[in-house]
Amino acid sequence: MVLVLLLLATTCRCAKVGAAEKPKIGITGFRVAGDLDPSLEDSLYDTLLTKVGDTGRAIVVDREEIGREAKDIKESRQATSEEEARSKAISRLGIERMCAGSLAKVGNRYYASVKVINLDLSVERVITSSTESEADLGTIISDLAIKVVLTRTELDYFERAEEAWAKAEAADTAQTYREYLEDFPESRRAPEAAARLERRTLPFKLEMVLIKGGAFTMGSKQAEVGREPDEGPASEVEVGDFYLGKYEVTFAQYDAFCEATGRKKPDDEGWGRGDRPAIRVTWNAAAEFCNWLSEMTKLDYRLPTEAEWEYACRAGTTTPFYWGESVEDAHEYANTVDQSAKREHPDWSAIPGDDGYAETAPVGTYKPNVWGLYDMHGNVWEWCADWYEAGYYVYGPGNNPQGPSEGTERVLRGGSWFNTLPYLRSASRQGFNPGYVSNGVGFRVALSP
Ligand SMILES: [Ca+2]
Ligand SMILES: [Ca+2]
Repeated sequence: MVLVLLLLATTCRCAKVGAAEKPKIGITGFRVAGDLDPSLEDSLYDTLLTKVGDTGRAIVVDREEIGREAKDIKESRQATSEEEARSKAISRLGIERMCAGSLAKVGNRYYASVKVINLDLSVERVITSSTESEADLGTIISDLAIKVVLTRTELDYFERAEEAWAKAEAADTAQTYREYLEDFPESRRAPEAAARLERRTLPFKLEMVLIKGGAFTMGSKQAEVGREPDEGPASEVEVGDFYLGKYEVTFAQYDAFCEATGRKKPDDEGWGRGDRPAIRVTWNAAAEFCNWLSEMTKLDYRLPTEAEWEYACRAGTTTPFYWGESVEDAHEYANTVDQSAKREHPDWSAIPGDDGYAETAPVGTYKPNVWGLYDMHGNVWEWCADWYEAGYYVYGPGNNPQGPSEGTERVLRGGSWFNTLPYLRSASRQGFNPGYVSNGVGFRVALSP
């Protein structure tokens, strides 16, 4: 019998070592002030007990246990006053901190607070939260319970994390959730941040180049070879900062959009999908692709304006092409009608060089402009946001022009694999019906900063 008791005692001591790592917190009550329903005292007290216990970070000692211990002490005459008995009980029970809640109503708002008291009766912290809805009191007390059990350092981390979470949630973008996870990987919101980051992340890589705004001359000089009347008068135009796709939108990207939205995928003419530019995309579909990106990411994706497109294509140049005006060099910079195309279409007028592709080429095959943009000349025509108007430059487009306010055709820029060089020039413009479908027409996206 003695042996059994001894064994039990040993077992208990072992169990206590593990448990001792968690602080013991005594919870003494929950007071409600003023004319609030007094029965709230017991229910809020029970809630606080449960919520502190639920954190799994403390051992909760309730007021009954403290009362029983104090009564024992008093009855065995180890204390002369209630106060002394209680103080000894707290010490004997191994309690490290005491806490008590209170609730008041001011106007329409409930103010709940929990005071945490050290054994020397100094106030360790007072945590307060408020709500207008009585139904939210449970949630509020749950939050207060967490703050009761945290150490000072943990509480500081918790509060900074909560503040950062409020900001991340308000912005609701992949970027803000990514930053939140970097700063607060251990926080209670981290799993939710990770889930939201995934939801806001596109199912493909979309490389965007920051284009710093500035002024440029939009349109072409009178003497430029291949110039059309709609390219003049050349006008001083300013654009702000924006991002532009490094490449034309590829089939891989466009197909993902089609799959996500239940849209029919455009025909690739048997040339291949993947990193080839999406073709046979109408202006309307291109605009819907941008809206889909915006919904997914909560960022402002859109088609570039005609002015932004030409500014980005020129990249500071005033020559017909961003590589200058050499016809001999064209095949290194652009997919146009070259000797490859001529072999398939012997009657086409082609440049002397061979760019390697009779039809579309994978995006990024040719040399970029100095701002790092690929295929602005050739490969596929690119839809711009604006309505097309041949005489638009006569008005003097000015600052960040958005194009005519109405029209029947949308702007296409940059020429394609089936066009001769003059159509590929930085200033060359075309207008087509927004429902136009062609195996030489695609697009790239812009993003407002
Ligand atoms: Ca070609
Ligand atoms: Ca292009």
